[in-house]
Amino acid sequence: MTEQSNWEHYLLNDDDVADFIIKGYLILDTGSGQEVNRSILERLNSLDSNPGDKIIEAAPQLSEIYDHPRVRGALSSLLGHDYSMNEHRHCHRNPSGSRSQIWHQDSLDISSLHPRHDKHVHQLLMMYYPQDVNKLNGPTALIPGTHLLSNQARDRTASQGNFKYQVIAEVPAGHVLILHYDIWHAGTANSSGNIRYMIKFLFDRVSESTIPSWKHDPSKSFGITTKLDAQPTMGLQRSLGDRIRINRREMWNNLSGSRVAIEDYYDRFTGAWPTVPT
Ligand SMILES: O=C(O)CCC(=O)C(=O)O
Repeated sequence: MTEQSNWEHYLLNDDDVADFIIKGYLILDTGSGQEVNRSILERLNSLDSNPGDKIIEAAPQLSEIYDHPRVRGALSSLLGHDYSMNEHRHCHRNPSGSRSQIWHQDSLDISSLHPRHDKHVHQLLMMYYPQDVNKLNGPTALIPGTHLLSNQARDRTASQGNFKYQVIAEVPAGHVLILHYDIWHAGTANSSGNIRYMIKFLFDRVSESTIPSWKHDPSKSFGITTKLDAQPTMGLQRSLGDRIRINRREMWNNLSGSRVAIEDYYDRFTGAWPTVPT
């Protein structure tokens, strides 16, 4: 079997999916060769203007990224094996001297057309970086977990500067970020002297799950429920912790196509006394 047709080998496992639910993002090394990244970069540098949604026609080698079996494995795990690519995509050219963006969500909050989904994964953004990204050249910043409260406190979040638990995605060339569409994020300032490119793709769920679309082990259900409940809410809106936990479980159930997250009451406070965080 060629690597290209071997995407099922790269399906996520239960812990990967639980981690995605908790954080709202996944960083993936596509394993695309450096010659592919270099050649895409050269092509982007040669473009006179922004091709908008037509970026694939302008740089056809991008198919080696979005069709890569590792990417297909991750997207199939989170959106179902019949997911499709949305016609919207964008090449973000972040020139040196740029300033940071404000925190934002890309998903439009239009309930009839495009409601937000704090209990499911309907759409995924994928950000591909054809060059190394470091602190200086404008990495993308993320606030983990914010997709689970996607309709909360919008004005307040947008007007913030740094968050204690924000993640600055410094990644080598050829990596992608796979993001829940509702996660809060921002491009940051580029002071490197070089352009930083990021190509954004959007993928859609086509059908509801009837069974888990990843490498699922049913014997792990209790452990996964405990993990979804126990992971701290990373500093954001701690008073909404119960709501976050419920949304995590609901997301797991919706992705699984059944009510597998244990929903019976169990005493999660029994055991070791709480400790003071360091
Ligand atoms: O350039 C980036 O790193 C992020 C861009 C972005 O989030 C946007 O424009 O929506």
